[in-house]
Amino acid sequence: LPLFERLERRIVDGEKAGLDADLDEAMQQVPPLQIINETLLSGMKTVGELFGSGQMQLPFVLQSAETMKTAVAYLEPHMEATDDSGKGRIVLATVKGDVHDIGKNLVDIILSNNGYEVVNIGIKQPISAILDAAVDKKADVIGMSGLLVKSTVVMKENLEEMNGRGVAEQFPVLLGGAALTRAYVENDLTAVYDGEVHYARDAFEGLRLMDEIMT
Ligand code: B1M
Repeated sequence: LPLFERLERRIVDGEKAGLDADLDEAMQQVPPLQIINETLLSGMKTVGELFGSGQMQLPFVLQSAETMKTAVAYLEPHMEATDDSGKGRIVLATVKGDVHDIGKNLVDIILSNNGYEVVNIGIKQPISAILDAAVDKKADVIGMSGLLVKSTVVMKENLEEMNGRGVAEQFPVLLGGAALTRAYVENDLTAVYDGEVHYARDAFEGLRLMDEIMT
């Protein structure tokens, strides 16, 4: 297979052997972010489709996810970072009951490389832990990721909890993840939350929104 098809195939097959060499070769041709966006994510999309249609079993999805993570970790040091720093601080978490973190970690990378301080507290985080981190680290924004349909409900509950604790004014919220839709966030969740809620379709929209929130 040609290089980029081979790389995409490696994600689908969860094949790590030879990955670094292919990534090195790919970086001779295009920037690391482009490899992630156009090649690796396309592989993950196929994985999702195969899993969703019952053609791929969970352990293989996990292998693909691990290969994706290995690839992103390999590319990350080669990414361009801006000189500006201290643009703001965000606490980032995958919500309670949800283990998916590839998207969240991409958001972390993109924001970190573009002047934001990211406090990434990991997966399956209850709102209490998210708020503790946000208060403790004096976050400007709270970012929540979730890929399960169930997580969209958790996000709503989290916003209600934040209202109840009276911290909505203090923390604008950035939400993302495959199960969310712009309509759900901008209609339903905006109506629920006493503070600002923003929906990011991808990590770059996340960055744009952070820039908007922080100005
Ligand atoms: Co699971 N999974 N999974 N999974 N998985 C999905 C989400 C699913 C859609 C697959 C499917 O059925 N087609 C489905 C959810 C269905 C639903 O809820 N209706 C599903 C399921 C069912 C499950 C389990 C329940 C399976 C089981 O156990 N029977 C289980 C859940 C466990 C749990 O969470 N409690 C499970 C487990 C797993 C693995 C562990 C095997 C693995 C995750 C490994 C990991 O993350 N470390 C996994 C994977 C890999 C997937 C798919 C195939 C790929 C997800 C991914 O990484 N995509 C996924 C299929 C799909 O998404 N269509 C699927 C790439 C990633 C970059 O995209 O995270 O969407 P994404 O991030 C994007 C944007 O959404 C956005 O930016 C990113 C791109 O720039 N974004 C943000 C995300 N977060 C953001 C936050 C922001 C801003 C933007 O600001 C804060």
